[in-house]
Amino acid sequence: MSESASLIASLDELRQQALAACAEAKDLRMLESLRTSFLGKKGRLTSILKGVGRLSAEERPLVGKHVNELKTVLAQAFSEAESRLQVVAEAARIAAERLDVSLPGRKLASGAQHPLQKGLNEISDIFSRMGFTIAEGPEIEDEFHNFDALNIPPEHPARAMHDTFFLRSEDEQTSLLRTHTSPVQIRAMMKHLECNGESPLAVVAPGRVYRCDHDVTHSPMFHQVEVFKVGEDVSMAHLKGVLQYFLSTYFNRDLPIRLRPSYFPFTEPSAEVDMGCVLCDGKGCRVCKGSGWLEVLGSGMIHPNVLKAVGMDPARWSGFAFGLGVERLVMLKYGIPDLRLFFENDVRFLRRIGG
Ligand code: 2U9
Repeated sequence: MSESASLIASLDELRQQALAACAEAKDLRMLESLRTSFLGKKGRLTSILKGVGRLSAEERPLVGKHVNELKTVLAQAFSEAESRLQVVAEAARIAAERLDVSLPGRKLASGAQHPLQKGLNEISDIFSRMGFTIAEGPEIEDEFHNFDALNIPPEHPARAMHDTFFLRSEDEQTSLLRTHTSPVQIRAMMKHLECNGESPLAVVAPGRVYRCDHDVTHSPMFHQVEVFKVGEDVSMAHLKGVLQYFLSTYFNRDLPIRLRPSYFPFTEPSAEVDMGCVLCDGKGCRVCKGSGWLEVLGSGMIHPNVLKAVGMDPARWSGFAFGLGVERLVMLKYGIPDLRLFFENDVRFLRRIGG
């Protein structure tokens, strides 16, 4: 067989094999590797064409014509195969990304407020609606704001009663964890005086407080709301009216209240406040120990020394104040039997009360 006939035979064989491979290619990647192996720089066509150099001048045009034809045919075959496989690839992509929009959505687990935060907010909101300003302050306090300004001087037995957590500090100043939210009230009064001069003000201070005692009915960290109003003619009648309204609103029913004489260093006179038992409606039960009354907060008229400490003239200004434990009120409202439930964070408990 002549050199040219053998080359043409090889070209025909290549053509058949390339067309068959193109027709069978399953995807674009496979087609690309076929293109490289048949038509690439180091591909089979290139190696066949190396034989052209050995041809005589007469044989070359015939072989050249064959080569050109082959290139055109294969270019078209690869182009058609590419279009076909692009359609296949697009269909595969659409199938993979298919979404069933009729499927039910995945439920997102949503959080809720902690029962104590809910209680703090509900209680603060009631006072806020009555015109009291909500104030917050630092949990790490100094002795002046936590004790001295509240008429609790050093050596006063009330300091020991408060079971204070003292903090080691770099400087001379004694730092402590506030034992009540009253220091917030002191700060609010002083700021108000600085900005507005002596004038009426009403403040509610919700927040965490800390005391060293710890047993089944006491946590070393608990929550208080303290409230005060100062004005030129504020009396115990205002105190009683505000307490009556607050407790009836929080417990969502008409509640009787009563004041019993008591003692706090920061109020004079002072009174413990009882409300009709919300569990037995005053008939007497285990919770109210048969009395029909529940002790819920402490109150009184702000001591003249406290007004003096912040720079207000007690001859002109008077005010009422009271403080309550949030845990106790929330427990009574929702019938929660054990203080520890608040701090265990069992989601079954949190879901029942929270939200
Ligand atoms: C200022 C002046 C006076 C706030 C008051 C009480 C009485 C009281 C307790 C209730 C339960 C604390 O959480 S508890 O243990 N509180 O009995 N608190 S009068 O008196 C103030 C506050 C601020 C400037």
